[in-house]
Amino acid sequence: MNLRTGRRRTLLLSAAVASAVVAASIAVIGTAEAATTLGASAAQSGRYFGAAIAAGRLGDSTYTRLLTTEFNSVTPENEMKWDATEPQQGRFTYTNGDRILNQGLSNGSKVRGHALLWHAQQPGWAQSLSGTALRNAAINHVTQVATHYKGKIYAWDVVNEAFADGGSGGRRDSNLQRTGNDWIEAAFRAARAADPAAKLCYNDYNTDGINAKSTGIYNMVRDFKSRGVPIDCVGLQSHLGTGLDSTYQANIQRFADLGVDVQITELDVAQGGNQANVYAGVTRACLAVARCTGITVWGIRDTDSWRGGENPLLFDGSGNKKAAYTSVLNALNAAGPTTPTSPPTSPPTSPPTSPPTTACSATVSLNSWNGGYVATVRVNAGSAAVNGWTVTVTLPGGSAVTGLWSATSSSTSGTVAFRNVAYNGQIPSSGSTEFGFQGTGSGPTGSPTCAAG
Ligand code: G2I
Repeated sequence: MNLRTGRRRTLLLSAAVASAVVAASIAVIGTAEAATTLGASAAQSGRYFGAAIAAGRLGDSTYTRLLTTEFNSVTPENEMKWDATEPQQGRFTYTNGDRILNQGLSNGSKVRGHALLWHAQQPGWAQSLSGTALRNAAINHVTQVATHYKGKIYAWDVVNEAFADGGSGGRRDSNLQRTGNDWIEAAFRAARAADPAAKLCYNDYNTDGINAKSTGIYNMVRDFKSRGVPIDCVGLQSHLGTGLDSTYQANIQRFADLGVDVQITELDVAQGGNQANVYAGVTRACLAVARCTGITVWGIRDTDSWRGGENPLLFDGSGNKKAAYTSVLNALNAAGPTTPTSPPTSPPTSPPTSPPTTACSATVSLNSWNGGYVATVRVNAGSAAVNGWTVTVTLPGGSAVTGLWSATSSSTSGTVAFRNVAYNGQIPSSGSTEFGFQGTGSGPTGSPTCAAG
């Protein structure tokens, strides 16, 4: 080979390698983008991954870089609240709310509106009103703000945090509540009239599993659905500590079964040994429920969080990705492009080794308070897959079932047979599923029985 030929070959080879590299990097960008940011990974299954943001931080370049690359939904942390949008009665200011809106829309993101009515962060003038004057002012506020943002908001938190903590399952006392128990539905109807395209959500905290508070909300949503009050979604804030409630997913599922979407609206998790696992658990639970449509974290970097010193977010103060970030991204990508369905059951083999009557078992865990209880029932398959199940529970005298999720029931008192619903009838071998019910009086004391088939 003479020098000239050799050089030409080298040049040709380099050109070929270079074009191959270009082609490869195009291919990598094409697929890697869908797998390497939170928003794009969530979008693979039709969901969003959002962040609460503050107008005052939009001048921070690290903040806006993370915001625009990682997230495809935004929620104003404070800028659309009552004190921000109507500081004086009838005088509306949208400057900062609009900054958040435009930041989101210009980035192709969804915008969640937060929050039209809440007992906190009310302007002083509203705090001093009561009765009809407050009711009228509140409904006017909903109408005006929802009209200003009409057609631009994906979902509104119409009412925020109206239920009490603790075991009552009832409403929180507030000036709004004292205008009459129907203030929530009045707000939802006003919001629907003002912006028919926005999904209308009820949003609350300490609803991170099946408990008395989330059951109170569940009963309200069920009532709204049965009476045609316009409600489309429930926001589970999910300000979490170091662990995840074992009924977190079942709680999402029972709301979805009422025919509303569920959104994880304000997720943050105390930094501890489990932070990454808790984040992954929340992500997997949402992905496992088709109507859980997206997740929002309540801030971007630890230093942006309202939970000062707890480091509860996905990026550290310098904007570096934390282990929790990676666990969320991996969980989003593990779900793949479609919503997961029940695991396939193996075709029947002959002869079956265990008789059908022993193919399942059930255990009950009770959360009781004076005068009521929530029972969570775990249904376990044996060594064979179960295709349909009936769990029978005996209630003590005076006890009646008042609410039920993820099952149907034969009666509301005495000996009650609970039957699977469509999505949870099939349990893979050694697998399990859950349903639950709420009742008055005291809960079941004996062991439930389970029959498969
Ligand atoms: O408290 C955490 C969240 C619970 N769910 C409803 C959310 O709306 C709530 O968000 C927080 C904001 O993250 C804080 O930023 O709501 C707080 C108010 O209840 C916000 O704090 C307020 C401070 O109290 C004010 O002093 C401050 O002027 O933020 C304001 C704006 O920075």
